[in-house]
Amino acid sequence: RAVFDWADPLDFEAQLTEEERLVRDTARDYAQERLLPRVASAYLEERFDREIMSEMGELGLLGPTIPEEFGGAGLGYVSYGLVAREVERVDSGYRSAMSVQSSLVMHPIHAYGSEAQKRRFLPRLATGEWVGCFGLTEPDAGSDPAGMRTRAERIDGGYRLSGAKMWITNAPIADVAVVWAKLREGAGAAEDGEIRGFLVERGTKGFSTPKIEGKLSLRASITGEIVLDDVEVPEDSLLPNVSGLKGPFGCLNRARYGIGWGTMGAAEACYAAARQYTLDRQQFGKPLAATQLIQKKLSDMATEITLGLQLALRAGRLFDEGKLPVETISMLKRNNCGKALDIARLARDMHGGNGISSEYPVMRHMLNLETVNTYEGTHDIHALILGRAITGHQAFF
Ligand code: TGC
Ligand code: FAD
Repeated sequence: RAVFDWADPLDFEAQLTEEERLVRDTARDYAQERLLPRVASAYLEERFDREIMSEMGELGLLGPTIPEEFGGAGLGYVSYGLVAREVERVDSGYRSAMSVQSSLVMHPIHAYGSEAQKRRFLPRLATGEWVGCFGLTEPDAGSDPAGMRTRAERIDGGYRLSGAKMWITNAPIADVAVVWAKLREGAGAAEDGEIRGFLVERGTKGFSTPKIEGKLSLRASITGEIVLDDVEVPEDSLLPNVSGLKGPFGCLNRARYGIGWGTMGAAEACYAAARQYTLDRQQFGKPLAATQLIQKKLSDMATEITLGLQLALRAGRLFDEGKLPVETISMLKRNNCGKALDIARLARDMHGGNGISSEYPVMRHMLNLETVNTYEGTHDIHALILGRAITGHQAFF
């Protein structure tokens, strides 16, 4: 009879192409050899090592789906997902840095930018020479980005941006920010209040990105504000080819998809750690793994990870075929974040007192996943997106 593999019960591996396995192995080797040794101290010191972006760029892990002519790797979405899974197996914060650069900065420049914008920014972002960030959320507009207050007023030769963005990954080290703002064209103008994207470069007068200190989650990722104090940008900083919320949402689709994969990497790390710990740890004269309660927990973890990976893979195949509904991305993001968080909490518990130590990865993953469950659309917001698609009734307000 077929042999059961505790780490791959449905032979996920056999469903990948040769190219996808190669990409996965490159990402796994890098993550295990270069990221894993750094992460415990980075987390304790609330530190993001800037050179990680250059290292990832060197290996082609930034903007992997962007065509090669702009410095990307020209890969499919399954490959992108596999990279996210390997990086987040180490830490959600490192995957965050990678997915913001790839999906939230390189994608909008590629999808909505002018030829000149693509030539200027994409190759530098692909190598990690430049870091980008994505400013949508504001202090008073999180789940409801349509309520943003940031304004872009047309001035002679360009725009004047004013407002503030909050909770922005990579902002303090970013060389360029993709900023979403509402046009102020004057009363009665057709475009007044329309949401548009702008590329704001570091060094522009009035642009600052203070770091947010004291996070108890995602501490190996750097987060900040974007303050726009009457920032004047030229006409060609506008992303010309999109307007309205579908601009930022088109980016979020890709990042949410990547999170669906990444969270399974974090869950797999927790599952593997809990399995090994409970095999090694003896109480009442036998391994913890020989008890019924522990086996039930490991069975639940294995089942949810197996299902979550199949969901991610099927979504990736549909994405590559151009047939992935955005609501299915919400299902993937919501399910896999929620399940990964449950698994990390169980794994933390199964490690007993050791589970709270930074010598074990489980509490770090658990704390990270609290953020991942919230950003890119909270768990409940994705339920409402799905609920609207299922019933035809929107229940946001
Ligand atoms: P709604 O009326 O539904 O839509 C407005 C316009 O947008 C279009 N649209 C989409 N287009 C592409 N993809 C999607 N997923 C889209 N969803 C909607 C829609 O067709 C419409 O277009 P048009 O042409 O008709 O105007 O908008 P709403 O205001 O009712 O939206 C409600 C809701 C809840 C769905 C939405 O606001 C939402 O998703 N809220 C969550 C906000 C969010 O996810 N923020 C993320 C910030 S970025 C971040 O967290 C990065 S973390 C990065 C990291 O470190 O990894
Ligand atoms: P709120 O919208 O105030 O939600 C609070 C609670 O109310 C949640 O539980 C939510 O589900 C619930 N809720 C909201 N509306 C409803 C409703 N209609 N019905 C029922 N319940 C509802 N943003 C960016 O733009 N760029 C970034 O790079 C970025 N990085 C981030 C990094 C970190 C570490 C964090 C923590 C956040 C980041 N974000 C970023 C912001 C993130 O996307 C928002 O925090 C998220 O969208 C939620 O918005 P909020 O925090 O304002 O919560």
